Amino acid sequence: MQALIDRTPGAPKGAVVGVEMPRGYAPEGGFALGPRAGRTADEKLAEAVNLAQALDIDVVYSEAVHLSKIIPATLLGGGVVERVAAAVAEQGIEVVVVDVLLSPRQQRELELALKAKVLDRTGMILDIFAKRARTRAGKLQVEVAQLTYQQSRLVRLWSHLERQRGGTGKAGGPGERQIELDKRMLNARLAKVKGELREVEQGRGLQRMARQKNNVPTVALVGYTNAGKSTLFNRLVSEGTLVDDALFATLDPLMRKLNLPNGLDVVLVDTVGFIADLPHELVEAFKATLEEVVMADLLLHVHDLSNPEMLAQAHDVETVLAQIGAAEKRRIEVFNKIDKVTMPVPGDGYGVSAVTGKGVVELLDVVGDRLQEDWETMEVQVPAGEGKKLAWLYAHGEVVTKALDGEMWSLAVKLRAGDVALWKKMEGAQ
Ligand SMILES: Nc1nc2c(ncn2[C@@H]2O[C@H](COP(=O)(O)OP(=O)(O)OP(=O)(O)O)[C@@H](O)[C@H]2O)c(=O)[nH]1
Ligand SMILES: [Mg+2]
Repeated sequence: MQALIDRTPGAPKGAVVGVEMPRGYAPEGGFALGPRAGRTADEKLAEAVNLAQALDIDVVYSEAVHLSKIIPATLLGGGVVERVAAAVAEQGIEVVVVDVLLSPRQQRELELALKAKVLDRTGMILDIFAKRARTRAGKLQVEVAQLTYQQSRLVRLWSHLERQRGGTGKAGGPGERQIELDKRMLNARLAKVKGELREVEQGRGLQRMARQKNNVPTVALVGYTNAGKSTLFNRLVSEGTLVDDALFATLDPLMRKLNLPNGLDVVLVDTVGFIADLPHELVEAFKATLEEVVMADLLLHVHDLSNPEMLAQAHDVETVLAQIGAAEKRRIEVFNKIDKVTMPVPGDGYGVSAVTGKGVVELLDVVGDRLQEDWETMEVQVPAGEGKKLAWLYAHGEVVTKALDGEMWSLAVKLRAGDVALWKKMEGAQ
């Protein structure tokens, strides 16, 4: 099967090989978020092609293969290797993505047989994360993940060579000495990057504490990759952030302060897209971005209504939310891309189009309502001269009614329970 998909002129040509493992096969190493459940081979292939295109690879050949057994040296059988090698030679393909976890040896053997650079699924996702990382913390997290990945590959190559040598324990040849050197350099770099990351993360923690102290509620957009979170984020904030027709347009949590129609200030957070089969190396980086999710007051779970895999994706997202202890959080289900399809919006969800803006204003209203669900209405009197107090009430709550009686304001203000207590304490302290 051969497909011509969205050619980008000037980009390196690539092939994508989707791999269905033999039944009952448990992959070595494995992936953190479980198998891409509920997807057909073709759907998985389409996703892998999308990922490759996110790396600016001009995908000119794609094929999903079903393995009946595993060939240890190359994973793929001889027939498949021949076919892909022929495509590589005919079409000048430079990169072959094999959408599965390959051992270092398999990767090397395939590169020799195909005469092209071979990228496995982990390598591909790491490269995408590296390309998209924007903040310093995000870049450092990805570098840690990449170094960890390379380190594990070197260790495995090393033990493979030792096995070949028969384990005599003698000092090896120049190749082995090179590996030993590489290993040391990797370790040193890894230690350095981890140190820098710790510093940056401390700064981030402080920022988060400051936000909590100021009592600004946080609303986080979560959802599967490509659901349209960043596009919706931009719509909601109407302030430019990088938007790309690509997966993983975001690695770092992006935040903006936003004023809702009901006057409430919130911090809106865009997060990295969830993805099935997330490489182990990236789990820590991924979890760090999800700290914002764990701390959020409200989650907007963004679904791509136009994607046939929507339910399977939602399932993956739910799994991760449960893993990080955010399953019970207040939530609004947002169904995006209603401009693309005529399907009804499920249940009590909200249909929006981040592209046309349809439904977005209504969504902001709903966000405001949900955040105020458990607020209390407080009746207060404030002398007209006390501008600071009035400002505090406006900043922390929604002023529902207000009337001036001589020199005294009578107000009804909706406030968080904590803010009501704080107000009473401030008043009592005078
Ligand atoms: N037709 C249509 N396309 C949309 C809409 N919202 C987003 N898109 C497109 O969907 C693609 C992905 O959008 P993003 O906003 O980058 O998706 P994301 O959820 O942030 O993706 P990650 O950051 O990878 O998790 C882009 O090509 C958008 O233009 C929409 O409402 N309608
Ligand atoms: Mg995004």
